[in-house]
Amino acid sequence: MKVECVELRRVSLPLAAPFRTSYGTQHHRDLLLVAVHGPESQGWGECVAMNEPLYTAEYVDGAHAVTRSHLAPRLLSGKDVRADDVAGALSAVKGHPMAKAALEMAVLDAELRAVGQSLATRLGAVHDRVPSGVSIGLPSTRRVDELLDAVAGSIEAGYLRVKLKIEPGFDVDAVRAVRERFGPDLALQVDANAAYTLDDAGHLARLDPFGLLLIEQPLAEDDLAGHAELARRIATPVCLDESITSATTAADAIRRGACSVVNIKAGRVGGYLEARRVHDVCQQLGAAAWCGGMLETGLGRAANLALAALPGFVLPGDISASDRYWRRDLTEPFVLRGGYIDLPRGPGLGVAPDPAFLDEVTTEVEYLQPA
Ligand code: NPQ
Ligand code: MG
Repeated sequence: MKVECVELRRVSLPLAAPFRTSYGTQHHRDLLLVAVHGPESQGWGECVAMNEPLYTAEYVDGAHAVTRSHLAPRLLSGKDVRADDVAGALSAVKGHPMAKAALEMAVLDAELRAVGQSLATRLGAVHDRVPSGVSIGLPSTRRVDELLDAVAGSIEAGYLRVKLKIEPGFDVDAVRAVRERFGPDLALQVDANAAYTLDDAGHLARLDPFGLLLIEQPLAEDDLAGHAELARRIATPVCLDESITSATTAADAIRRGACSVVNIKAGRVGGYLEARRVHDVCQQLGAAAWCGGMLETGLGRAANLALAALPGFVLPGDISASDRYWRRDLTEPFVLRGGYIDLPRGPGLGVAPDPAFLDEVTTEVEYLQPA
């Protein structure tokens, strides 16, 4: 497509309930959306960067600035752009995978709408629905009874898998309490968001008796050697999130024994096309994959569903129903049906924002055109 205009839109969307991790507490999601406008169609992309550079180095103001000054101009050169070419067109700019992913997502959506194909079909999906899991933030009080209430609510809502955020001081006792209350059959895993060091290996081994599906990102992002050593010392399978920045790093991490499971997030690896290559590497090397989440609106959620319907996604992901996060989603809400979420069927993402509601929650909008 010829990109005639790139629209950058900042949106502040209220969360249904505060979301707390070792990175702090979110009450609103301050988002960057990008739209690409071409002669035949337009497409939407969602940037998953958080407010602050605490998960990885990216943050939403930085993503906005690099998109405005360095990324969007490379797509507005007047030449025809295909989704397959976006990563290459942006590759001279180092880093900023979440900003790049949003632009590629928008071009994919526009291109697929023009030809009437769904993103799921384009990526190679083999399912028409995806099993749904939930990520439960740290309880504000760090009290286990508050956690147990949240887990009970998630099970009642029908989620098929529960992930608990853990940190030093809130880990083994919390997991034990959840197992004692909900039993051994609950599909349960934990996410440490890099809060431990290899010195904690003995402590983390105390999670072994609880039959967790996995422990996600226990150590620092750049510490593959540490994760490989930890994986030898604990029985719980090690899953990497923050460490996996491309199909190449995924292959390296799996081959080195740093993980046997991979959390795939398109934003973290620079786009849905690279995310599919991470999936392919996992399949080839025998690692289990699942689809992570970054508090996406219905736009990112739709794209994640398409990705998670690929055959190598063998564990339920962090793709929850819209009402887990939003009082009102930007799109038609995604709902749970027997623990699963149906893929949208239409072309491209298969969903679009409600224009009036989008304007209501927009805080800033700018339109970039060829120089
Ligand atoms: C993870 N996500 O898997 C992330 C981390 C995370 C669903 O657990 C605002 C935006 C707040 C993105 C908090 C889940 C966030 C965020 C945590 C992502 O590690
Ligand atoms: Mg994680």
